[in-house]
Amino acid sequence: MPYQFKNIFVYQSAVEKALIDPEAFWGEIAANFHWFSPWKKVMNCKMELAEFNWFQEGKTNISYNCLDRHLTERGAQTALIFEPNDPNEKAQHISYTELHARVSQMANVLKANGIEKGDRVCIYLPMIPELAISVLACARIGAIHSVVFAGFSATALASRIQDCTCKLIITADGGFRGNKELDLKIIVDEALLSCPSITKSLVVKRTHSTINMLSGRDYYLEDELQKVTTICEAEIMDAEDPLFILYTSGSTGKPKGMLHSTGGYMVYAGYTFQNVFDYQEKDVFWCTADIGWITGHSYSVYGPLLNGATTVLFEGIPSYPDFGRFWEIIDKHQVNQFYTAPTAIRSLAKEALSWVEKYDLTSLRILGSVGEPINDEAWHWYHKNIGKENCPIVDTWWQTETGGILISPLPNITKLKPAFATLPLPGIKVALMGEEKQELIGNEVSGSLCIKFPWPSIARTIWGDHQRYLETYFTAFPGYYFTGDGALRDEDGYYRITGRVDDVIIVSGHNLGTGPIEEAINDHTLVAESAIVGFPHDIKGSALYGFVILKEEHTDHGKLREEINQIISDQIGPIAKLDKIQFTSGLPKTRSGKIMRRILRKIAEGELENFGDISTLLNPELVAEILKDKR
Ligand code: 7RM
Repeated sequence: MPYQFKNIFVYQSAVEKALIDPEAFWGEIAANFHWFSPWKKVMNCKMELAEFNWFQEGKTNISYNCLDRHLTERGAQTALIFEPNDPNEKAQHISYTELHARVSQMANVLKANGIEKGDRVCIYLPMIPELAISVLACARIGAIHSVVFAGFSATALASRIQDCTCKLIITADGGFRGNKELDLKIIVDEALLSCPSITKSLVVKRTHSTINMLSGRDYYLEDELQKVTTICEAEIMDAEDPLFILYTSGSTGKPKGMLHSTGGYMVYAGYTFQNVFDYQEKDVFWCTADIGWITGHSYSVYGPLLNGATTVLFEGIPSYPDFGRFWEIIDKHQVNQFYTAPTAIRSLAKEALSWVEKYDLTSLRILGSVGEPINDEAWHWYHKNIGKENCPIVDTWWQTETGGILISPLPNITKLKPAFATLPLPGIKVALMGEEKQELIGNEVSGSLCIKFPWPSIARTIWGDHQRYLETYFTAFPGYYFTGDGALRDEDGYYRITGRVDDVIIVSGHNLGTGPIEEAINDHTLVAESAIVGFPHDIKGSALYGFVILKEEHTDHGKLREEINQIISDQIGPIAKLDKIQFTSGLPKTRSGKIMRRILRKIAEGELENFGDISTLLNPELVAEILKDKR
């Protein structure tokens, strides 16, 4: 692949080129993909208005680039390895030729069920091949996929379907996760009660559990597949035609449907996969993220397939049937690049090393980390015990909004520093901003992390709400994209991400907005008000602490805690349950009525004093009371 930074010289000239002539730089990278017809202009962007146009008037199709383009050269090569939840169930190897046929057939099913270019299709599936196939089938015909993680509740699923008015949903009877079975179809049935836009549901048989099939709405996928051929030409798409919507939680209100477009996302996902993971022909790549998250979109499906790689899809969890599961899979499939989250690393690091030592991990060449800051201890454990001190760790910083990795070391090029995401990739311009909204110049500074120049895969908008997109990301620092994260730049110019500076809390690598959780809690008939903060947790990174005010005193606090967590679980999903709930008579508020989360955060972290200036509080006496009752 000509866009590979083979050594430090190629890398340095790329950095320079990107700086001097970004259009030429991105044009050269984009030329490595298949275009039905070329673009007229590489970029035409207005950061202040959040208007982004990349590869203007270029025509392409990402499914064509992931599949058709590889058929002559590597049709027989494995595109996808499916590793089931149960180690006793046989793994599946799906070649590029077979994947191409199955995606085309799925695309024909969508068409036969009334789906046209521009329609939204919701995908609510476990991590089985049909999930990747559905995503690619949508892309093939120009339908916009909206994948919803199969751990989300019926309410969360319904609100996502309603927000972008999906016409069809692809789901399964159920899913296997560890020793649990997810009743996906039951959840979908409940969600669809409030989703009139959905006229059809296609159901994959996975668990073969008994489910209800609503006549005229629900169809088994296997029956539908029988009715169509495996030939479906890829739709010619404009570079700026939408590719997918993926929801991410905000600090307030309903989830934001981040919209990504075809050309820019394709170029950036392909470019970053190749370089960050130093992909070499025939490598087996494994990203453990569920396709329900952006990491799964970009680095389980699109990035690897764009490069003709072999990608592993794992249905299960790291602890089932035992704590050796990840290492067993690496050994079994001779994985070369392994990409996971710090929360998984921490949870496995606390188990016996014998789980690791049982397996041959010598196939590994590169390790990756994503989703939250990786602490020193976890970094060293990963480097020593998994990488045997031989594999560079790429600590990749990015977001749902950015579409692909923006800050990361490059293997064998960047000198590593534990817990540092190190440097922006060639083509990415990072800025740290200070209190006065000025850009901080020089090293050894810390501030709000911003990006000061557009890149191809920046989200184009929030579905249906461009104003919110502008306000959330482009107004805090005019002319800059504000990430919501804080970061420092050290003496070497390396970046270390210090965490969110807004009200998003990252629990086990999942972004949770405090707003939606508080709204859920407040739905309990006895709750008057609530506030959620994060506190450090050994394994999850952060866990949730809820301060809850009751409308009237109630004696059975244990039962209330259970009920509150049940509501959260129903409305958002079990991942958002609170670790600690403290009932209190009030919340520390400013005179303008804003909850002083800073103080609650300190209390949750176990701080007993040093609350800073609390004189601006409306109710300073409350702090002592909350401290007294702390859980
Ligand atoms: C890819 C992903 C985005 C938020 C982001 C950060 C945090 C992600 C790292 C990280 C420190 C990292 N998308 N984050 N990667 N923090 N180091 N390497 O996770 O939209 O789900 O989350 O995750 O706070 O803003 S996401």
